[in-house]
Amino acid sequence: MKFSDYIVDFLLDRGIKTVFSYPGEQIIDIYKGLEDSSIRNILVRHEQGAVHMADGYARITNYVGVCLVTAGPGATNLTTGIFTAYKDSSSILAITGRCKRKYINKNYFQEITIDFLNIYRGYFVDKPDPNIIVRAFNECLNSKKPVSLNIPKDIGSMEIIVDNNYNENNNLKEKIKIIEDNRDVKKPLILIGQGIYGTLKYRDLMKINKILKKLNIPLVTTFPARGVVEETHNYNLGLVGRRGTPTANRYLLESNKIISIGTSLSYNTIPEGIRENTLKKITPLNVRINSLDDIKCIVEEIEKTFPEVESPEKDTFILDLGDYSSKVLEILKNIPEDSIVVTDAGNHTVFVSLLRMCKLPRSIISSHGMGTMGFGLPASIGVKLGCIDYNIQREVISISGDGGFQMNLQELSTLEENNLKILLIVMKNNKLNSFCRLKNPDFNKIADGYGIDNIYIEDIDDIKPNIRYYLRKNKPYLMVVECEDEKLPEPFLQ
Ligand SMILES: Cc1ncc(C[n+]2csc(CCOP(=O)(O)OP(=O)(O)O)c2C)c(N)n1
Ligand SMILES: [Mg+2]
Repeated sequence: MKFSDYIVDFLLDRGIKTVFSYPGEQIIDIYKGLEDSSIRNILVRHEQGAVHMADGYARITNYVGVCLVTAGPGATNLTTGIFTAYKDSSSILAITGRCKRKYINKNYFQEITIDFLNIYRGYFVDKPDPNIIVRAFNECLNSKKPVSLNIPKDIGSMEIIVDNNYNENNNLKEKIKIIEDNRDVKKPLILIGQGIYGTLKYRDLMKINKILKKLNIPLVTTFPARGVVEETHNYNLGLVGRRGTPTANRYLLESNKIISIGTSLSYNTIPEGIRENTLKKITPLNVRINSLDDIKCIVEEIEKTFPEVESPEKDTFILDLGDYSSKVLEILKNIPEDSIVVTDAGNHTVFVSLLRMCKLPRSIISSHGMGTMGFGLPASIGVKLGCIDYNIQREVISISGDGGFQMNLQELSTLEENNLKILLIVMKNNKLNSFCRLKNPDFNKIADGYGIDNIYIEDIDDIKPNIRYYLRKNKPYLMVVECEDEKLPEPFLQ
């Protein structure tokens, strides 16, 4: 069997249903193999689109997103997306082509080293060895990080070799560290990050809330873990950190013992001003979660060693709404409660975060760690395809600024070609955040050009009927929402 065929068969075997790709000479064998397989091969319009789509796909399915591109410019176009996925711990398997081995380092056409993609891990596939593929895939899935596979053209057409020396370690279960006795702790707090999702299947993500709700101890979450337990639950104080809720942050400051599960303790979560003192109070549980039983085990352990606490009083928080944020709120009020909102980077990201109540995991998908403009549109396409493949019945709503929307605009073509039902909303304030003014094109004409149904909205009252219209149809819809520039509120913690 040809090695390129083996790779396609392997992906199929591991349950990969969709790959995001762009062809080129150095990757054409695998590309053709994909086209001939039952995997859905999404032809993007720019490789950055492919990697953000794979990222969105990985985040919603909690599995692996695969992208496949050619050598040289194909690979360099992945860079921002790979770093975006790395910063937010998203499993992307990035397969890139390379010229034949005899031309490597010889200034051949499109020949460059691909090391820049190996931010977490990368493999140069120098022999047709299936073990490399297996190892890369498993590392990608288990580490929740992007892994790069760079494959020279001549390797793809070779017959596979079987190297029996390699043993995959399937024993993923790690012992959950026993927490010391904390029964005297007066103000315990549980801090939950998206690491709690581990390698669970999407349907199991939906069951974590029931397990965590057994704990009568206040909990707070990082941004990507929002909705792991519904934010209306008494003990869930919501997002903590820079943009966190007043109650979550009050508890973070006042608690004398914090157990963190699956967080990277970034500066967004534990900001500079409180970092030193807060980190001292945190006991991180560094466990790899592979099943709901692992979470049950942690919860039982916490229950045993901590006192129960009365359900906390939550402070109400009222945002002073201007034109921009009122329109964001009107959108959020009118989309179905379980929608997946995918944002770009800018003021709208903060307004969405402040104004949305998250009742389910992955209620907001954003580029948290990297703040990548241009993420939103392609990521929402990946999220939608993930929903289709995994039978996730939730609407996908992409909210972008007028700046970020233009950064991967070409993917409107991918969206239209695949007739994906996504509601695209562009908040048109003719500004890039508070940095500068922005002269915009006619977004509606652009949508017309791509064959996407669209509307221009000035009046807030037109938001609701247009969302209704979209919900009744089975196709993409673009709403360009004119809004006035509005300053962001100051972060709660710096
Ligand atoms: C790729 C990239 N370039 C630059 C930035 C810096 N940046 C952060 S937000 C922003 C402006 C975003 O403007 P827009 O997309 O219109 O969103 P708005 O703030 O108006 O909601 C810029 C330039 C970034 N985050 N990502
Ligand atoms: Mg703007």
